[in-house]
Amino acid sequence: MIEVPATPYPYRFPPGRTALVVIDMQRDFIEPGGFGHALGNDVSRLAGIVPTVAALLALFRQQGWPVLHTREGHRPDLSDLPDAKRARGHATLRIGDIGPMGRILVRDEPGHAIVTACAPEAGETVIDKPGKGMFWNTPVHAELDRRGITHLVFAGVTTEVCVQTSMREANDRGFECLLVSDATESYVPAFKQAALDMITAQGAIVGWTTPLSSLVAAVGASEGKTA
Ligand code: TIU
Repeated sequence: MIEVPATPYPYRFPPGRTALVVIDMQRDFIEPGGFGHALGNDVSRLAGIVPTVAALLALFRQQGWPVLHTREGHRPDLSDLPDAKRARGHATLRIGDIGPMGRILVRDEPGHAIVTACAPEAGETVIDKPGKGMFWNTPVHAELDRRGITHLVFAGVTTEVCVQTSMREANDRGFECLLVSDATESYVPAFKQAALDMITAQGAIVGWTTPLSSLVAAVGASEGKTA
């Protein structure tokens, strides 16, 4: 077990059974002209965490630990898009419409891609999800069970929407979840802080949070012990 200082108390994880889950680091949320922008958000804040997410990915890759990426998006025929989701927000550009990065939130369009600095590498799992949470209508639970994963380290965007929903879904399914606090971001700073507070309240009711530096130090210390 590796122990990481965390909020609200230290998080312990078994290296062989722990996966990194990077949520929706897609151009559609991070760059102007995508879904996040169409919903009326200032998307510039989200680009700030790209180097931190890339460093977290590098840590897991160096250790040879499993990495999963999720992408929110819909089939080109929109058969997996509920009318309620398409209508929500009265946006000028809706899901499926053609924007500057191709059709908004549609699979395989330019905007649907994960930003280059966080792009999946060979052997990493990519989960396409039609909802905010990573378990709804996806094969992820079977994949995690098949690989014997019990602990999940989360990063990505946005903190209070897809990250929090996915973490809550994972928590209900029995996974021990840690969110890397500087590898996640929201369009609304107060919502990010509120999400971190709600996740860790009541003795880690949803899970733990810690900055990347604490995770890196804990992994480094554990290597020192085994050397
Ligand atoms: N709107 C918003 O904050 N987020 C989403 O719609 N999806 C994700 O968080 N990925």
